[in-house]
Parts: sequence; structure tokens; C-alpha cells
Amino acid sequence: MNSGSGIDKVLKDLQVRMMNEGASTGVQNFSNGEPVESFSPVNGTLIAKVKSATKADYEKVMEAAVSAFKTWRLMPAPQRGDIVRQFGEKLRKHKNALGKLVSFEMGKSYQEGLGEVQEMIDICDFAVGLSRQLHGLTMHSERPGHRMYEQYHPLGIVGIISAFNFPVAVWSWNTALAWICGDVCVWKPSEKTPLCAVACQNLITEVLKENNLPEGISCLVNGDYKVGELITKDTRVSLVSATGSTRMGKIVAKEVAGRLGKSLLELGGNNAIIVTPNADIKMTIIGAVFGAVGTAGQRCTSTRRLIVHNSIYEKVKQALIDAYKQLRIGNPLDQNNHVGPLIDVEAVKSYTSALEQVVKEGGNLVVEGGVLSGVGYESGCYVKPAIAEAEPHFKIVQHETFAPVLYLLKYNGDVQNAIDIQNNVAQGLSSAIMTSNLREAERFLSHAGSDCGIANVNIGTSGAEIGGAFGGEKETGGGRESGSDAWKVYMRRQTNTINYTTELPLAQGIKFDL
Ligand code: UN1
Repeated sequence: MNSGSGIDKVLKDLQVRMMNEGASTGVQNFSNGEPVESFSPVNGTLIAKVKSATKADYEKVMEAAVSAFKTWRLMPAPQRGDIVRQFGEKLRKHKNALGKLVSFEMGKSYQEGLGEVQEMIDICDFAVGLSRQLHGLTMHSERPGHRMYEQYHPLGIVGIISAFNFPVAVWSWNTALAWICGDVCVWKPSEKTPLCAVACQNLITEVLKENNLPEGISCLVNGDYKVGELITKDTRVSLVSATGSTRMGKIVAKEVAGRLGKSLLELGGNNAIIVTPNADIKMTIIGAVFGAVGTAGQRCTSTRRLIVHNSIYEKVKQALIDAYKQLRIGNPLDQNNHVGPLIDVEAVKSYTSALEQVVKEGGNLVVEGGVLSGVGYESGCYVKPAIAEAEPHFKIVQHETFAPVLYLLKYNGDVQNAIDIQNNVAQGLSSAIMTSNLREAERFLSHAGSDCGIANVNIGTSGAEIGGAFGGEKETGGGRESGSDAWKVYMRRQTNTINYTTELPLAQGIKFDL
């Protein structure tokens, strides 16, 4: 498949029309706003126009969501799980088509597009099992004849604001859990990847229709930040789950906290791999290269810094330079290529300005990078992954640039020095250490070790499985999504005390005789 040929077939498979409605409650479409244009970074073509939701469209969507919640919350959780199971089956059936659309609209390699859909399938499977395990604790009451326990109830409406880099998986991490928890969802996808959202909405709509369920269980509102604002300001939205930049997250956090709503934030990362003298160099190179150039460096978990011990620094540097020479950059639908385009020309500008800045601050480009032009690169979004030798305190090294730029940093002496360098940034998403030394690994994982939400040993910083809770500390926002007990965020906890005697004793032994 070259330059997106065959994409018509993909769109047909996913029932996505070229001129799409942008706000929908599954069965019905409402959209009267400005068109959002979706350009493929693969070849620069306009692939669709999707209408934004106006305030009035949003209101219609919310009415459907409010009404759907009343039905959905009454359905037993394992039955809701069965709906999610059916959605997972749809995803299995359309995996290739959706993977291709993700690759074409967003620019990640087809393999990574398939991986993203697999992540959706995995979270659906996880949620199905979880639908029978939404348990709280029981406690022993201090009063005779009393019983205490806690239970989890649905929150209501969950608002999901997602980013372009994982245009489908991050939505499903939220929806699969929210749905089994009894919530209904309103999704504002990135305005850079609206077609992927329409495709997902079509698939879940089929499932809802086949089961005679209310359309408002899954709602879609396309548009820019103004549509996002409708969600963050809306007191009917109990939880706002937002993925994107720290700048965006701070705005969302303030708005939602201002109305005492809940937010779940997945924001920027500045992820490092520490390479100690006890590292397996071959494994290190695979982990670091995939981490730095996978998804063209546009994952929030992408490896941005490599902190290498001075005794092996030159060796690692040379191995990386050699590995980067093997990288093939081009159409992500061609499976011979490792690296596809950046999302748009704005992203290319941030990439070039990062390279300029690192040099200005005294860095040294050991793999130069550069913007590609000519046949196959007409979209202007293809760049060469770059490596810069730098210092940890450089402003640009402290900053998250969403592009394939890897900073090579040196540490001396003890592993604690590397851990301190790693932690000395504002972000706290993912981290890794490459070592076969148990003491070093345990130090890295200890409470004086990595301060990130994710800390790995002998694997890279990206590519987390859905089974663990996903998220990070500090400017990454503190949220946790997907596996483990992240489901609790989508529910409200209620403590119940039941007295089955004919007396009414007070707690703490207080006497109150009438
Ligand atoms: C993101 O970049 O927003 O761990 C999510 C990973 C993927 C998810 C990344 N499973 O790299």
C-alpha cells in the first residue's frame, strides 16, 4: 500500500464517510459548527472534513447522555461487561482497518497502529473480567449488631479529552472501564485525528444498536479547545479525563477543580533510561532506539534522555549512531519503514527549533537530523531522528519536545547520581534502568529511586501493558488509567453502616439518653 491508496476501502469497512458529522450520540448525529479538516501527515492530503459541535449540538448530546445514564446504571455490571466484550469482538474484526486508519491519519507505523488497536482489545478483555470484580471492603463495626461495608457506584458522565498521538487507545482505556462501572462517556478527540474517533464511534454504535441500548452511552463531540471547555465547565460531567500537554492539563485542572469536579490527568513526560556499567548494551540499544523513535518520538512515554555512565559512554554512543544509520523513514503504511511522519508542520517546527536550541545551549549533534523533502516526503512532516550530546540542566533538555530528539547525558560514579539527574525535571511519567546488577536495580526502584509513575528494569520507557495502572507524577498530572485499580476513579465510594438490633448505640461510646 503506498501513500494511503486503499484508504477508501478502510473507510468503507469502518463505515466512515468522507464528509462526516462531528457530534454524535451513536445513533443520531448533530453538527452545525465549523468544519475540522483532517490532513494525513503521510501524504498531506485532506482526508475528511468533520463538523464541530456547537453549543446547541453539545446540549443535545448531553441530554442523550443524561438520559442514557438512567438506564445504563441499572444494568448489572456483568451485563455491561458483556457489551464491552461485544465491542472488543468488533475491534478484533476491524483491527486491520482501524490500525490502517490510525496509521494514515496520525502517521505512526502500521505495526504501531495495529498495536494501538490491540491495546483497545486488551483493555476490553480486562474490563470484562473486572465487571465481576467491582468490590469494596467490609469492616468490623465497633458497635454490637452493626455491619459496615463500602460499595462503589457509578459516577455519571465521564468526559474524555484525548490527544492525537494515541487517537483510539486512550479513549478505550477510559471508556471500557467507565462503561463497566456504569458511567456514560462524552468524548472530545484531538482535532488532528477526528476520523479515527468517528470510526470508533461507529463501531460502538453498532454494538449499542444490536443490543437496543440508549445511544447516549457513547457520545462524540468534535471540535477544538472550545468544545473541550464546554466539558470542563459542565457540572453534569463528574469526571474529566484529559490527555495532552502540561499546559492544557493545568487549564483543565483549574477549571474542573473550580467546580469541585474530579479530573484524571495524563500529561507530559520527560522520560529517561539510565544505562549503568552493568547494562546489556544490545538490549539497551533496542530499548532506547524504539523508545526514542517509535511513533516518531510522539508518545508521552517516548525516551527523551539517555543517562549513561562515563565508563561506557563512548561505546553506547557509537552503538546508537550505528543503529540510527539503519533507520528507514517514510510512508508508515510501508512495513519496511521504521519511522513515519510527525503529525503536522507545526510539530516539525518544534523539532527544528529544539535542535537549534540544544546547539545554542552548547550541545553537540552526534546524529544531525533534518527535515526530509522530495518524492515520498511531500507532506513536509518527515524528519530524521536526531541525537544530541547535552547537559541535564539545559532548558531544552528540561522541556518535552514531541519529536524524535534524544539527549545523551553522562553521569559519573554511583547510580544515585544518575537517579538524581533523572528526577531533576518537572515531569514524572516513565523511567527505566538498564542493568544486570540487583543492587542498582533495587536502588532505582526504592523510595529514594525513580520518582516517576512508571519505573522499568531492562525494558525501555514506552510500550506499557494495559494491566498496570498508567500515569505519572509531578507535571504529568498524577492520574492513573487502564489496569490495576484505576477503575476506582470512575466510581464513587459509599460507606454503609447497618444496625440490625433494637438498640441505637452511638459510636465512640457517646451517651445520649432521652
Ligand atoms: C501516550 O503516549 O499517551 O506505554 C500513551 C505506551 C503506550 C501508551 C502511551 N502503551 O507507550
